[in-house]
Amino acid sequence: MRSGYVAVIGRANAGKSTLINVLVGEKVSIVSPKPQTTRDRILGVLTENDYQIVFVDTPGIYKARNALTDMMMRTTDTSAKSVDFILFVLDGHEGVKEEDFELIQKYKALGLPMAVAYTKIDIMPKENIPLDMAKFSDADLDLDVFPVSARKGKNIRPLKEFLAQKMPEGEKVFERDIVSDKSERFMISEIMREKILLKFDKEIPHGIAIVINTFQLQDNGVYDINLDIVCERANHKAILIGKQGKAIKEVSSFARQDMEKFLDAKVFLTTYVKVKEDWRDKPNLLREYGYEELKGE
Ligand SMILES: Nc1nc2c(ncn2[C@@H]2O[C@H](COP(=O)(O)OP(=O)(O)OP(=O)(O)O)[C@@H](O)[C@H]2O)c(=O)[nH]1
Ligand SMILES: [Mg+2]
Repeated sequence: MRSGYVAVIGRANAGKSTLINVLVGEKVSIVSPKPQTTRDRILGVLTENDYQIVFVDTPGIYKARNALTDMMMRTTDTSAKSVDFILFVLDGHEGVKEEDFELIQKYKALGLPMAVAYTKIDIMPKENIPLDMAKFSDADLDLDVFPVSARKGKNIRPLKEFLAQKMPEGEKVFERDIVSDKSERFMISEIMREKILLKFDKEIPHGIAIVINTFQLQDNGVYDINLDIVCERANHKAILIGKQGKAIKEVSSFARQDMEKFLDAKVFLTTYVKVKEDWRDKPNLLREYGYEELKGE
């Protein structure tokens, strides 16, 4: 048996969470077209007969602007240190730039074995792939690079098998049927946040925290879920609610459908929008909303 941890690192929006979901075969981490979707370290577990890989999803590398994003960047750096392997994810469709090599060098300097997933090849001109691969050879980084498409499931199997071979000998850490280290409650709050990321623009989704007040399976088989959508400003609250509550109704209904799929049960969802000015810069509120410093090894 082989078993180990693979940290998945890269710029915000590169496609890390999408790739982990397809490698694990289940949605363990939310995805959106906006940078800084992932805020926490999330483990996604892939178990086969002869190996187990624990993928460590991390917040994408992005300029920190407040206490929350600052903490997210520390989470990424701490996560990269306590693993057996680093998978660096690059958005192929964005093209490989000099800065990417600098970033790769930074993580390579940790001294851990590493490879690159060059993703989103389904939405880029095919002729660009060999050009970027040549840049890798020229950079002389001595890294295996896997062109993949997480969305179309392209070249996922070779990447999986390669990573499995890189895991150390050892027994599995998680039971076979476990796919994530996060609770159902956490995933429910993330599903709500994902739908807000998809529906609202600019700073609004980035300034959202979700607080679950009630999460209860009732005798009739229906989950009763009551949550607060915390935003940073009164004008954000007005936009989130919309005219006659239209916006909040829509986004809640969208979230409820996904929660029902995730829980495989009916959900009765009630949502409230609250304002906490600048909560992303207030350590006590960050803690209250579940954003805590990740302890290093
Ligand atoms: N076409 C295409 N789109 C992709 C692929 N992988 C990811 N995406 C899209 O890229 C966007 C970002 O994907 P995420 O998986 O959230 O990216 P991330 O690296 O986890 O982002 P952060 O959590 O913000 O760091 C989403 O809109 C995805 O649907 C892919 O293989 N092909
Ligand atoms: Mg992510």
